[in-house]
Amino acid sequence: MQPEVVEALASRFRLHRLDQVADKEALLSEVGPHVRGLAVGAQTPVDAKIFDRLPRLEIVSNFGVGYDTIDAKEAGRRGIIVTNTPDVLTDEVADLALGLLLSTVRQIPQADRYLRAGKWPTKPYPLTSTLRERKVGILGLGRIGHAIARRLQGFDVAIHYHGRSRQSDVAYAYHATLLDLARAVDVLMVVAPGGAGTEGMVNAEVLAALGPDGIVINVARGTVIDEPALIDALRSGTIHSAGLDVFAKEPQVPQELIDVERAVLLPHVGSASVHTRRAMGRLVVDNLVSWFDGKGPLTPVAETPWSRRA
Ligand code: 8YV
Repeated sequence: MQPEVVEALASRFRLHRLDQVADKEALLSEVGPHVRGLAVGAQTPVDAKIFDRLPRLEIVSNFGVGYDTIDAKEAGRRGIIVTNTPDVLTDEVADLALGLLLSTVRQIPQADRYLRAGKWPTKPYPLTSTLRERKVGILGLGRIGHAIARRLQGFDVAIHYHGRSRQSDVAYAYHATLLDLARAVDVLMVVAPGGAGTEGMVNAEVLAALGPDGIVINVARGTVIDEPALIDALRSGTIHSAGLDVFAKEPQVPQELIDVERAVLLPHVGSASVHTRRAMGRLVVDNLVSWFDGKGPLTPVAETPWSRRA
């Protein structure tokens, strides 16, 4: 978390930094019984084991919209509120998803590398694939999925989607299964939340259904894609390419993916602008302040709904 988040927390609360100490066990034993609020980075696991150490915990404020590393159901059972940072990052992540799509289809980073390597005077850059006449499938038509779809409309491509249910207020083509979606499109934009329910759902069969022109873009969680199956599909030409902002075991990226020159790989930067990270940080703090002011959480997650208690 940015220094300004830490400063804001320290000015309002008595702050203990588990991320700064070598002996986390010792700090947990010392202050755990008194801790009432937790501010966590999106990649920090928070589960029953941690809750056991924090018996007075009331709220977990997560820096990020995705909270697959937090056992929110368990939090709900214990009456602990979990909050995340929706909305403030929607447009930023959707912009990045479109950038990643264009970069992958038109090989923008590769062409940049080509110029820098001094190869242009020798021979023009090879022709690339195109976004023209493509059908784009969105896996997960939530806030970010909708923002991606709105942007895609400007690119004149057909838009399809798969999610748990058909959305009555959109005209995009719905597919009841991911496999049906993959059969119907040649670009798959992965925006589904991470966690057990979506783990490995973009599997070998789905990738094969996308076909040899197929392109996979992932700005959600690496776990949604069966990464070894993706590597196989890229190497064998089962699909054309992939643009990935997220990976199964970040910050480790398999060498087999790095070796695929056609793939575009980013170090999980979807929300990583100064503007948006600042807004996310503010929301992490504001959720805690609002809660401890007795005004309730601002953005509780679905598993821990909150209504003002009498
Ligand atoms: C996080 C993200 O900000 O919001 C999410 O779910 O993945 C990112 O925007 C990032 O993981 C922070 O650590």
